[in-house]
Amino acid sequence: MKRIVTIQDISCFGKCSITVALPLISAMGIECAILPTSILSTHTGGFTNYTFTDLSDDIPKIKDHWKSYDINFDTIYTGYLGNEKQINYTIDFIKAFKKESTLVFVDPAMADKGKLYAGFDKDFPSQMKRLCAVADIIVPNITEASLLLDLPYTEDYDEAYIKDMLKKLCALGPKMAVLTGISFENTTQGAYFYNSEGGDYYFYKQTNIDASFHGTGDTFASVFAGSLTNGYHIKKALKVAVDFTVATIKATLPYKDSHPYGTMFESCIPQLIDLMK
Ligand code: PXL
Repeated sequence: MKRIVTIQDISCFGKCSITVALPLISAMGIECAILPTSILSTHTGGFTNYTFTDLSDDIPKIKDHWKSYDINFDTIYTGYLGNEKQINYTIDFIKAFKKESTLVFVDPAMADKGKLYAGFDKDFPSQMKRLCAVADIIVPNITEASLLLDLPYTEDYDEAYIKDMLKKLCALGPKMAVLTGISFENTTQGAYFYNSEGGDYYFYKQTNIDASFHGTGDTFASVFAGSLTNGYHIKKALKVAVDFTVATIKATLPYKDSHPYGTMFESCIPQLIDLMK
């Protein structure tokens, strides 16, 4: 059985980070170890006065304990990290566990729609850049990519701009990069992949749905990381991750007002199993 460790926060209510990654990766038939970096009562989007308990100092202790048992991971998948200390300890964790065959998958979850998430200061993207440098693949949205590359945020881009951005992202260190939420026309949206070894690009798009929900980046990242860990070709991995994410948005749309904090991804898990076939 393949094994992923995911390193990110637990947002106890609100459906993102570990509460999305663990059920989805498990549903994909992959063992999922978790390394929670902080505990928040909710995610930071749309809620105020949430709690934040920093578990940074547990990260090296958990790392050392796992090392003493010689535990191995096929994939190290990182998501939201709350501060510079968590980034430093995550880099140490990667150095301790990365082998030749390990996939280091970094979702630099820190911003959306042109803005950093609440609680991050302006210097945080430069810290995240150091984590991206030790990744094999990174999966930013366009806001995160702009912050990582010190470029102004724009929604007015063309295909040449996106291709150039992907090249610049790989120049930070990772072999591969995916830009999520890419839309060249109102009716479609998708994920744009680039592999700097060989220079291949691939864009997979779906019908655009005019709604946004928290946690969809984590849904995409979890299923994409699971698909790569399962050994799917990049085209299938992108299709499974994008199609499943779209399915979760479609399923939640009729309940948008009573369920504004995340998607009803749970009801779509049978579709995930079908997409994997
Ligand atoms: O979905 C990314 C995410 C993860 N964790 C926390 C968040 C967010 C996005 O807002 O606030 C705590």
